[in-house]
Amino acid sequence: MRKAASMSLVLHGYWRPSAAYRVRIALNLKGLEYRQVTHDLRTGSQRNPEYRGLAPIGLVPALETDDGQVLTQSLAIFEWLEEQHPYPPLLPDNASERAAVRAMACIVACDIHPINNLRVLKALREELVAGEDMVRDWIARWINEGFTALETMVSHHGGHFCFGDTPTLADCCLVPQIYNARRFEVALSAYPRLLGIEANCEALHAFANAAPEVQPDADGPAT
Ligand SMILES: N[C@@H](CCC(=O)N[C@@H](CS)C(=O)NCC(=O)O)C(=O)O
Repeated sequence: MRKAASMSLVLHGYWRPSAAYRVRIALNLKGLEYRQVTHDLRTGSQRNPEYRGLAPIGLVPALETDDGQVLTQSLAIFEWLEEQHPYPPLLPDNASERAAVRAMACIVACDIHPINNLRVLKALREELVAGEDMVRDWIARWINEGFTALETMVSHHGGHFCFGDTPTLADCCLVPQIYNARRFEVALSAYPRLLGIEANCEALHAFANAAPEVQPDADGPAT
């Protein structure tokens, strides 16, 4: 595994959010060193003008690159990493297989996560006056829809990991989403294949070292 020479990559994130957790896993799998800058989502610091100067959407993560660019959107960051740091690859070498991995990653990053994001839950609570039981049901509903599909997809494509026997971008998305599901107390027993893949991932340092609780800014219960 190639090791980066410097700490010139800067990851803007926060210990718990799953989109930042995804990118930490990918950076670790690539063997790249990076410095983390924390933005406390509990205080809304991701929406302050200074951070929006880097990431106009006001969401974490953002990645400052060694050539002075600022990248946003975890899936776009994955693609940049894959192009700039191809080894080890986190996508298979055949186009149809790459499409399968991207589809699994998108189930998490496009179909589950955005509708369960902090700002959406805040709108449900504050604008639609949803109670906590309704919010929990909402979260579980979209996780269950996505995980049901993923459980089938990994039965077609998976092995030790979501696709075959080496980690891919799909695993970088899956593990943080399972973390979110546990955090919101969503029952996971219907997804034995996903749980097996999670266990295989967590046996790797790249995943273990990206876990929220071992980040330097981890400080207990959060949003
Ligand atoms: N599509 C974005 C999602 C980014 C995102 O939603 N980040 C969350 C944390 S996981 C966030 O910053 N939430 C703050 C908020 O909702 O105000 C990506 O994949 O990077």
